[in-house]
Amino acid sequence: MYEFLEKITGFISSTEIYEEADTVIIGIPMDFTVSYRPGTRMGPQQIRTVSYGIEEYSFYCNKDLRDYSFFDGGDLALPFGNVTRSIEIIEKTAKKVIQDKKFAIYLGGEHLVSWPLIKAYAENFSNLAILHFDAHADLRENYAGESNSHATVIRKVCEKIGGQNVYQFGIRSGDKEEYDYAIKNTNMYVNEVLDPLRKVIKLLGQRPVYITLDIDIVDPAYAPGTGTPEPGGCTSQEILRAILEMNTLNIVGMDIVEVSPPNDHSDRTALLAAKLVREAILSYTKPR
Ligand SMILES: [Mn+2]
Repeated sequence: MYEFLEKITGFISSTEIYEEADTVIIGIPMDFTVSYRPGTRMGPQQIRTVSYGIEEYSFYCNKDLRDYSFFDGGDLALPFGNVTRSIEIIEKTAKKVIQDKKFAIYLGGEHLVSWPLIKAYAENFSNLAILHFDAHADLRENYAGESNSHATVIRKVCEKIGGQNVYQFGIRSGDKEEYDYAIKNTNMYVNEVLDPLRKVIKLLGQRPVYITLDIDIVDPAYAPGTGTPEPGGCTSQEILRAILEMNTLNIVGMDIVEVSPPNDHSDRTALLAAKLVREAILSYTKPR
């Protein structure tokens, strides 16, 4: 069924039984194409580990994880260094999740993991919209000659589903070609998150939505543990609010990527990601 590595520990309050869960957490420990600092392969496990430092109960939405049934499968067993094969395994996994009608939160890993995920969702949900939260546009055609890179992921998505279906928030870095491409093809909101998001939420109605959230959208003061930090980002409070306010959307899947424990301080980036996971489960799924 799934090819998982053994997990050291599951996310706080997760169940061991796949069949009884409507929601799954899947770690994707891939960091083979990063351009600056590696380490995101350790992200998913660290997010699980620090999740025991936050409460199951949420003050934001007055809900408790213990009333929800979600399965944490651990990390996918990927052939380290083999990008093509890893992409195939990730896509196959997403297809299985969709076929089993489960809501998934995928934990990266580098941002390239979102490409096979979004490909699978786009092929199964018509009229899919992508909400992309990131410091970087990720719209390069290639990076160092490679089209499979964490800097090309959203370009590949645009070519697959059309840039008009892609909404980019918090973007503040990239090259001029990416900027020009975004102006022409996508819906890009430079360095802004909540204000444009509120408008887009109204616009989307009940269209199926996939969220891809690169933790580096948040300022390095709050989230230093990432491979390509970019000063001038939003606060942790703002990104939490964004997750909460998307609860009216028809979200079919999501990922949180680019958490890099070797670059983190006091686990604050992993802790923020753990809180985002908790709020996403409480906001987008139903209690048992
Ligand atoms: Mn980024």
